[in-house]
Amino acid sequence: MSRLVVVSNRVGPVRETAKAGGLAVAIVDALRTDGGVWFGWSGDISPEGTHGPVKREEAGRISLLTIDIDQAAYDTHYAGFCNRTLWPIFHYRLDLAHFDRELERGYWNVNNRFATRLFPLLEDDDVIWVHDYHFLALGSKLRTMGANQPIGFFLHIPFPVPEVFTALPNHEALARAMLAYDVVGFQTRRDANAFIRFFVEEYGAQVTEDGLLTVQGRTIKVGAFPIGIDTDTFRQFSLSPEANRQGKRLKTLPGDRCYVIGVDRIDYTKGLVERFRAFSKLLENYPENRNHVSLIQVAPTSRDELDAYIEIRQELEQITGNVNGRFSDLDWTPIRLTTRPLRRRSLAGLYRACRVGLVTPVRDGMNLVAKEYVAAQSEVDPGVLVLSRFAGAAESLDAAIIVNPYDVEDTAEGIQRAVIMPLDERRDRWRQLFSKVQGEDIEAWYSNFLGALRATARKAA
Ligand code: GDG
Repeated sequence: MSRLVVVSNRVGPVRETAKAGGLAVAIVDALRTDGGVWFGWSGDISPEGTHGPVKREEAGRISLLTIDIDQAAYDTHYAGFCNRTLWPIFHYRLDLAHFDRELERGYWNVNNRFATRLFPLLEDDDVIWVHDYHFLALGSKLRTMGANQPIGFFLHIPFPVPEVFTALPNHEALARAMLAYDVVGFQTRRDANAFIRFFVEEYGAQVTEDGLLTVQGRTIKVGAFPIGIDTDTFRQFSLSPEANRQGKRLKTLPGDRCYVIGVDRIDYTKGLVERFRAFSKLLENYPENRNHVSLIQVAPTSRDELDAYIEIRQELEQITGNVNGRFSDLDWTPIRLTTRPLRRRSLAGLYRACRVGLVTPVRDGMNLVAKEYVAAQSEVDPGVLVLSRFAGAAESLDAAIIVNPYDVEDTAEGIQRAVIMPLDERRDRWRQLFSKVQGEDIEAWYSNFLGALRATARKAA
């Protein structure tokens, strides 16, 4: 079997997966089976930057190879074009996007530098899998240097419809660079279609039913490869002593309590402000929930340096203060907001102890929290998932209560339906959801993607 080389912006952690987020867990899983190389940024900023040495670390059969970047590369690539330009545009927030030629140059430069450092490390029969919006153009630089191994790309965030994508200055160059990959994978059918539609409308591309896109002398495979979780392991986490302890912390509070849980990085795509307003509306419109239903929001901060994120945090604290000031009682607090991150076992225990999982992003590639919540439920007395129609997860998890996160009344009504839902209906919906979460798990994701990528190698041979 050919060696797998994974490229992503952040590399690891491999050992402390108890703390890792979805992407790292997924990559470790894909690499652990047959071993391979994981190449990317070390997380360090140094004056030598990408010209410094390649750092090596072995973790079982996985070799972690990383390089530093310098401050200017960090500012223009990661904190610049990636998070201030591509992230908002790909999440349909043109109003927040920042356009600056210098950031764009930094982006191309970092993509070229990473490709240049990776190229000499490659072997002839490697299979290369590049991840996410940080490296849209990395494959094309590898090709110009002479790499002819199969190279696949997976986008973890949404791909916007052409009407939005074309607002990005010089979008043509980025889109054309993506044609260097043999397989381009998206989270949902909707994203894959948006990408295909761009090439059909702007370049007259031809496309077959099984997703072969022919344009500008290249034929590539475009498809949906919905990411999932390691369902069995996460379910086991939810039954662990640590999970139990976490669940009991809720149960020791007085009265007949019902908990609604949200877990998200603080980010404007996650619809947190809208969610808090919806919860306030729930207490206003359905007063029977006062002294009864509480929202627990776990919201570890991220990308603190960006103004947009600081503002959200302040706004959330303000709404929490208002709602708690208006409704709370001596022994009941409507909203609890914690920005302290939890270990995965504790998180699983919290999910299991909460009657409602509230996942209401205004736009999200997939959203693994929705799948984790389902995986952690008891089959005898399962909770209810309330899910935004704009999460990629809604494409398959249609047995959830689907809401429009922009419509505060609709979301409040969705939570109310979940709170009062009879046991039979809860079980019925949960069974449907769980079977989807199990079917589209992490292993299905990487084996389908790598299967498609390896198939292109066989065709070329
Ligand atoms: C991107 C796309 C796509 C959160 N708080 C804690 C914690 N988490 C974990 C969750 C989950 C992960 O972080 C978040 O994953 P999401 O999928 O919700 O979102 P993004 O970080 O935005 O990820 C997204 C994903 O890539 C994968 O392709 O689904 O659409 O935006 O696993 O549990 N984990 C721990 N403590 C916390 O406090 N341990």
